[in-house]
Amino acid sequence: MSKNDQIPHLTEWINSIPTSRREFITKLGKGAFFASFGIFGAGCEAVNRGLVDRGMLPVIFDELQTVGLPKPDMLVHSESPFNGELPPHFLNDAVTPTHRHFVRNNSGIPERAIKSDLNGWRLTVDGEVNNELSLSMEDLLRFPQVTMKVVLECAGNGRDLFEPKVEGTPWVRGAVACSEWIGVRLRDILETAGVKTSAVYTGNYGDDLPENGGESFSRGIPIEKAMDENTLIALKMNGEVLPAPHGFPARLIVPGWIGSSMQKWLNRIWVRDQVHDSEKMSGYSYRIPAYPVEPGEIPSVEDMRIATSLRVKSLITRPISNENFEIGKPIRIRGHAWAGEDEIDRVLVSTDFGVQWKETELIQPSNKYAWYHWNAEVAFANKGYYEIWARAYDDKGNDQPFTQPWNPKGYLGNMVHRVAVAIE
Ligand SMILES: Nc1nc2c(c(=O)[nH]1)N[C@H]1C(S)=C(S)[C@@H](COP(=O)(O)O)O[C@H]1N2
Ligand SMILES: [Mo]
Repeated sequence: MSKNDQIPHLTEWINSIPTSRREFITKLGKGAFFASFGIFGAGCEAVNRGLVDRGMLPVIFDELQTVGLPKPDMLVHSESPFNGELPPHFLNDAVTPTHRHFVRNNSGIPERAIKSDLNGWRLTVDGEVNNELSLSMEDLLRFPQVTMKVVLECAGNGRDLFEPKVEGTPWVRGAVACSEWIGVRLRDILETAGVKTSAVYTGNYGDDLPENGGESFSRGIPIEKAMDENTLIALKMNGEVLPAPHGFPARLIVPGWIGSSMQKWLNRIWVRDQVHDSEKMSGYSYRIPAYPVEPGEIPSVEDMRIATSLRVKSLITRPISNENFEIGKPIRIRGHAWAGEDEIDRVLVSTDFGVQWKETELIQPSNKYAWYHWNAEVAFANKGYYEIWARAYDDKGNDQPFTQPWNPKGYLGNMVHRVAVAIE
């Protein structure tokens, strides 16, 4: 189990890659594949270009490198569109450095973002407003700039742990991060536009290319959440202009809610008089059953509800899974916890497969919607295989399950995290 958290599921991962790429990987073997990442990492552009020219590397690699992908140590689920995460022990920092933040793309990274090109970019606000807006970056920078650390977690984080397996990017535990965002309040923008009383929801759009003949990625949020003082149009991530993979030049930050509500490459906010009904708001997309279903059971579409807030969850970032320790030696356990719009009440750890639980030291987040930190010290009196389990509780009485309640698309996975330790 805990091994799942560290080892790429190579078969599934290779299967998720388009055929041409797959052949390339199989031909060269996975060693060569990872080595090729090394070449990019080292920045040997000449070598890399040479390989591309001779048809030995696909062109997509070239483009990814331009925007700093894949990031070092990334578990890459797919390159086109690009999806990758970092294993938990790389997420130990209080504020996740940008080079450790997962990347989740439904389609290609827009040209404008790749070129950092602001020319002609506008953020349009239309629909149920008194004054339509067409804002430039300069316009946005005239509004008060707010700084906030926010947990960003993909609704599909933990999908790989669902039984029976579900389709979709097989995120393990690393599609979560907590970065510092700087931007303007969406509320300030909406108040400038003058929201009509008929407004119900936003429909958010970006520069995304359409997915295989379908619509471009678009989701929305209720007008109450849009008017919340913590909902931002972020222009900076960890002190820098938004990097291309994370939404240059602007993205939404919707604290406490699933990552898909945080539209990247934002260019339009359509204020609507009904719940946004784009493809990604409908059917089984980002929706969960209204009641618990039997694993494998697909409820009818009418019984599906839009996923909003994240669930209570914790992550163990130390020790590293499968680390060796001496008998009796104190082991420092560390990690984070978050609960969407709710507060974390406590985090407990177990070293005996869930029989006994021990309180950890809980450290408050630096602002609401950042993650909490926790730590504890344990020691093992005998040699053998053990596991460290962590379980977070929120202030509403919710906690983390030991087995994952199932839903058709593998959303909101929050089962207890387990890390293996070997005592010698
Ligand atoms: N325009 C656009 N915004 C998007 C997406 C996308 O594919 N296109 N993916 C969403 C999803 S599903 C997630 S989890 C987050 C991921 O943000 P990150 O790549 O910065 O980690 O962005 C969201 N915003
Ligand atoms: Mo996501």
